[in-house]
Amino acid sequence: MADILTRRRALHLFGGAASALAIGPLSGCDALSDTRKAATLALDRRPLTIPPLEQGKQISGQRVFDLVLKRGTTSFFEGVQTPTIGINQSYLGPTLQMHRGDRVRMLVKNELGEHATLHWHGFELPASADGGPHQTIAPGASWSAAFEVRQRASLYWCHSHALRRSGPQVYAGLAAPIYVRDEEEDALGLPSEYGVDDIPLVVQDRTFASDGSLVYSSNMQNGMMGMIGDVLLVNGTHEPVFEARSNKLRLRLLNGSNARFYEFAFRNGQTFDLIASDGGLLKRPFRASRVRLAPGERAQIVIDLVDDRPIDLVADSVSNMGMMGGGRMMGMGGIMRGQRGDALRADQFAVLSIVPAEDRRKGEPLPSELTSFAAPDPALAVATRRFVLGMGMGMMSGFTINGRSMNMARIDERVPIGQWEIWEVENASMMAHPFHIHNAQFRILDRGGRAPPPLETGFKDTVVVNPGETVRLLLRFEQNTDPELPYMYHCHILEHEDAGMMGQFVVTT
Ligand SMILES: [Cu+2]
Repeated sequence: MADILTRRRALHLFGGAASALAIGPLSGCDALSDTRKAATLALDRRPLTIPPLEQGKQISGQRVFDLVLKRGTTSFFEGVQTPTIGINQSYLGPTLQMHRGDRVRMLVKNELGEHATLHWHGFELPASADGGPHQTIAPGASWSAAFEVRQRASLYWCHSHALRRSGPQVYAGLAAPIYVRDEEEDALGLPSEYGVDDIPLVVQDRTFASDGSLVYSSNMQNGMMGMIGDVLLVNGTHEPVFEARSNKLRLRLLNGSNARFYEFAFRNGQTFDLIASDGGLLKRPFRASRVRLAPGERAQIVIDLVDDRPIDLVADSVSNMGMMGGGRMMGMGGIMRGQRGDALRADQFAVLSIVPAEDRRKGEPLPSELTSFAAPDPALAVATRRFVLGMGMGMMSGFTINGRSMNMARIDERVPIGQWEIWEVENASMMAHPFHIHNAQFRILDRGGRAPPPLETGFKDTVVVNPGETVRLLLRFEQNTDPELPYMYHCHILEHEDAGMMGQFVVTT
């Protein structure tokens, strides 16, 4: 196998940007100049890539997106070219923006030279438009998917969902953020200027070989734990810096990693407001200092810049061998030295340095209420289904839901349209799994019998189920019946999904 670079060696060899910015204690009249010095140092680093905003073209009452899945090379480090894949560009894709109520049409051309799909994660749509394993696009072929945007304003995303190939394809870059906006949210005056005070952050860990290529290895460890990298990329930029022209920033975090779980926080301990989960706004802002996301999950936070000092968003790697204990995966990355000698911990990544511009707009205070929705009522449910996540010892046969591995020819569940149901997801394995359901935004009734934390009080499409735990979800499918063509439910650790921890359901009349 290729020589694998550690994060520290990658920095050294590729002459990449300096490591996390160190801000020492400020004192007396040196304070301002030190602050400015620190800001100047930070600005030497690579600027955050903001994915281009793509709003499609209006054609015959539809918002039409032209998307090409293609190969290319990307320079993640100075002077090094890495073979990658992307959507309309070499790595990842543009941010696709649409509005609730839009009729959209996705025209997807596959120029990858291998079979691929493009799944619209978080969307309620016809099964034929879902972009799952049944909507394979052959090499050189095109696929068209039309649907109405039904769910709330939020950050969604699209990514490969090819059977047994979603892991390597997403790892190479086949994913992109999607913004859905709506009038309710527009009226709130939240930071909404794309790339200025409303920023998507697609967080992904990767491993690079010494020739600069991405290493995707299906060895035993990666098969079990999922593909874990030791270099963190944000929108495809390593340890980026962002110059803030507003005192109030809305960061839309997407854990787009194959397998790694993160806990995000600001290095100075600063608190922020949690305003949205996977499927849209929470009822009100929740003050928090940390936010955890498993692969597939999203969160939106609003942070205030209180002075001229740069602030650093960092991510602790969280062990998925039981998130409840809060145990951290140690030794998964190198130690990076800051410029004044202080270090991020071995299990901590620099995500983003935010450097306040000298001239900044003030930003409006957040409303005390963001939206309203009823509490999830388990009494609505007329049926309960149970899903048990299992990991046996045989790697390729051991990843199961209800004891069965994914089979394209088998429909596992038939769900009547419009019927409220409780889905009980139990984790009978030793690892936490993010459980994702297609064609739904569900509510979490309880987690291990306890009320869910703030980030889980709103609409979700992906939920972590810890070892030994049962999470109860309330959901119904409101439209889009198809007696034959199924949707998926699966673990969003992509290597687990590819190895069979996935099932199929149809929505019936
Ligand atoms: Cu899993």
